[in-house]
Amino acid sequence: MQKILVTGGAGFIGSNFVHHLVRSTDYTVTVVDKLTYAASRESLAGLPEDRVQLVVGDIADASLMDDLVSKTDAVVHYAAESHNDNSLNDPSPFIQTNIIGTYTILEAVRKHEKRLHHVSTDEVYGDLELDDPERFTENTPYNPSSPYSSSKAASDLLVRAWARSFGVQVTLSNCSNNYGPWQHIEKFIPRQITNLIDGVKPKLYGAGLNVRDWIHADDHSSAVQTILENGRIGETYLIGADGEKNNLETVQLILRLMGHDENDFEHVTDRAGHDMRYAIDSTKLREELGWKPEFQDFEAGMANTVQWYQEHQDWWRPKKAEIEAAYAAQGQ
Ligand code: NAD
Ligand code: TDX
Repeated sequence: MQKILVTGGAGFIGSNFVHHLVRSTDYTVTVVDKLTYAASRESLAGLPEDRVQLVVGDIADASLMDDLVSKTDAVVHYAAESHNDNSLNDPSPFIQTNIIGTYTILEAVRKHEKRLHHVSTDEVYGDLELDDPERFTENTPYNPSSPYSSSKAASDLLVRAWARSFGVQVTLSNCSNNYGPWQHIEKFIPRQITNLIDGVKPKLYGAGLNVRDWIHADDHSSAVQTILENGRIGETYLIGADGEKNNLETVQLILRLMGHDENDFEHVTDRAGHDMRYAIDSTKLREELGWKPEFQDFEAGMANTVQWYQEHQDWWRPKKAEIEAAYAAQGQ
């Protein structure tokens, strides 16, 4: 394996993976990305031109994907519409990219007999009760709640069907909530950090008791590389770093780190159908493939992330007013 095609490689997690591959392997990487509102070319700046190439295009473009897949050894598929709140306002691009786009990639890897790693989310399993002693495992039944998570669940099921029916060489991973540099400011953590930089109070949906299982994006990347190189074909691996926190605790940590009173936030309208809790049991990945996360200290990882947004205002500031106006229109 020398040539890797990374779909969605100009997004938050895909670009982290491209940097990770360049640092830790001698592979060459082609990124295919439609450069939607969520992408940023800057996230790929400074990478060696002889090892990383960006092709601007749509994963649902069958002839483009046929061509790119024919020239690669393996595909790592990150491209998606990724934000739950957007999927509640307009599900259509989620159906198109997450389902039709994945189907288009599957047909190309089937034809050219190429290895595929499909990147997905723990949200396909629905949510857990706060006091449920169980966490999600690879055997948890699918039960997605939102247009986003159901479109990702549909994409996972297509991948599994293409593996079983056509023998396509696939692995899948379902990861918990990522944080770190380059995350779009529509998402929870960067929204609150950039609000505070702007002198605006953090906005907590509902009571803020919903739990997310946080993992640093660097750890997601090392896990995907491990599965790509050593995972058993046909298998699914859950990726998580034992990072359960409720949203109230997370907002209060950000407030403290940024020198504010930890009660200086406001409650806003809750998300429709808001999943209560996600929690990942990543025993299979750890025991079978020997992976472990580097970022064990959430407070230290968050302090780095806060500093990154303070130092990269040129990157996020042009997007901020429009994002906040859209939230305000929803009472959020
Ligand atoms: P993101 O929204 O930051 O980036 C998505 C990227 O995909 C963007 O660069 C966008 O331009 C590109 N893209 C969208 N539609 C495309 C299309 N039709 N053709 C080509 N490119 C297209 O998303 P992210 O947070 O980096 O998530 C990446 C992947 O990881 C997604 O598949 C998501 O479901 C999965 N995931 C995310 C998280 C998380 O916490 N963010 C957790 C688990 C899994
Ligand atoms: O302003 C906010 N206030 C708030 O309380 C925002 C934007 C969110 N929230 C809450 C909703 C969630 O409980 O914070 C939590 C995290 O919200 P998001 O950042 O929107 O993430 P989530 O919906 O949990 O989904 C994320 O993790 C799984 C990613 O966006 C998905 O792509 C991934 O699959």
